[in-house]
Amino acid sequence: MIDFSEWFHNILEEAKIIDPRYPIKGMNVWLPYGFQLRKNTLKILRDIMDRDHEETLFPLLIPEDQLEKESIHVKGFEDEVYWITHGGLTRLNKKLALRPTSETAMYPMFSLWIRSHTDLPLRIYQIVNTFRYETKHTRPLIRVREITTFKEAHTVHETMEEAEKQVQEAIKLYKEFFNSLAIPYLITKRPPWDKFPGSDYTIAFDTLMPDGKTLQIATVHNLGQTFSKTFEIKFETPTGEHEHAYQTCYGLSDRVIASIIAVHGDELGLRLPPKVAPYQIIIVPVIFKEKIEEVIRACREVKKRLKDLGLRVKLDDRDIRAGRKYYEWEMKGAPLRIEIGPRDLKKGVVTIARRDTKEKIEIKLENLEEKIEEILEDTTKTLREEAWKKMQENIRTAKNLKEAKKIIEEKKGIISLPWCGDEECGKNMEEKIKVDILGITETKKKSSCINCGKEANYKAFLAKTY
Ligand code: PR8
Repeated sequence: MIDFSEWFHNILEEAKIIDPRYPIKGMNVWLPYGFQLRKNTLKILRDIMDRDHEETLFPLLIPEDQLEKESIHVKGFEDEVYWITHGGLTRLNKKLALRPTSETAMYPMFSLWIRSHTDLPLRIYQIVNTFRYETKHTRPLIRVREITTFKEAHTVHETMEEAEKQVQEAIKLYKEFFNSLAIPYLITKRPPWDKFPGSDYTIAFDTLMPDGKTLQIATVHNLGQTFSKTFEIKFETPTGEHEHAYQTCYGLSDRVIASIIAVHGDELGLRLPPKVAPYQIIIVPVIFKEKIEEVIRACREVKKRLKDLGLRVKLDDRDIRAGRKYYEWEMKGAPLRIEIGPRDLKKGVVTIARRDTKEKIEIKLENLEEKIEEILEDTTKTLREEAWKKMQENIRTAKNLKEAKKIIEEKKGIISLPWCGDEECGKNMEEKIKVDILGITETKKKSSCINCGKEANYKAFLAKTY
């Protein structure tokens, strides 16, 4: 078995996703191939968000008093904030924070914008860099100090019911997003001690990494009225009263790219879902000494036909061995390779090599467009089914704590257990099995808590986490 951590670091460099040699810990350079992957991923996200959110852009810096106004929130972030203390040689009389997230940048503005119930609901988002001085071991894309791709959405509503509805809506949007990336997820409610600082509750999406540890890939927070009370976000109701608004926020990050890479990758390298692959199809001319021009001409023609379908196609006509090209594009995760040689031309066919299943398929040139679209569609489906299967196979139940501990030690993955929901009991259980409680889902099945024996109203999910 390959060591995942080593595989992940190697592939990021070999496939030219990022360059980790930038001389600040937790900050990396996006290379063109990685940037393109990121851009295609963000395109899907923007298309989803733009349906009923408006994109905005807030300043990076937050004045100290504003950041510190919401006490629970600032407590959660105080160890992680980068501060700007000087402008040139002059010491600033008010320190400025690099945003770790933008609640305290946005909400004072919301209080200026929102006057009446007719200003609600407000739904905005931005995709920006945020900064967190992470003290846990940093890893490219997974735990960074400059989160380069922080998508944060913030919404404001008239009632708690509407905020609840927005939480459900956000979950739906994120499901759609992860489905199109073929990334499986487990959705749970975080235990109270692990919720977003200042929120009423947090719903999280986790996925399973190849080494059996889970990665939190998105979170949705119901903020209730905590921030609206702190920042005076009030609106006039239809009957003329003034009430504090209800808020939600939800976000995801570079971790989404990390999971595309980690969840689908194999021993040959990346396997990118067609929707996000920088090149969806690589055309490789297979040339022996004969018929060079005829083959190249046919390759160009195929390229044009596929580009006309709106696909991202590259003709790799470098003067190197075809085998080297195969190896390189397999490592870089291009979903399909089309090989065209004199023999194919004679038969009026092309050979397609699928990256996901490693199959080779011969198709008639006249059916090119129809077949390629079918195969690309099937590639996403195959990646999705494979990934979901792998995750589901690694969610196990245990009859008692001893068994749970054994499973975690031997197989890692996710364990589900009946749990009472009590904080002290939960922390005690985490300590005993040496895992984190990811979260809970409600259960109607009568059973007793695996740790304390009291009535268990929840199914808890536990795992080693990133
Ligand atoms: C919020 N406020 O901030 P959240 N490196 C990479 N990804 C990270 C890191 C990191 N150091 N820290 C967090 N994430 C809310 C919601 C506005 C938007 C990712 O929530 O603190 C995680 O996937 O939970 C996390 O779920 C997401 O950012 C949102 O961060």
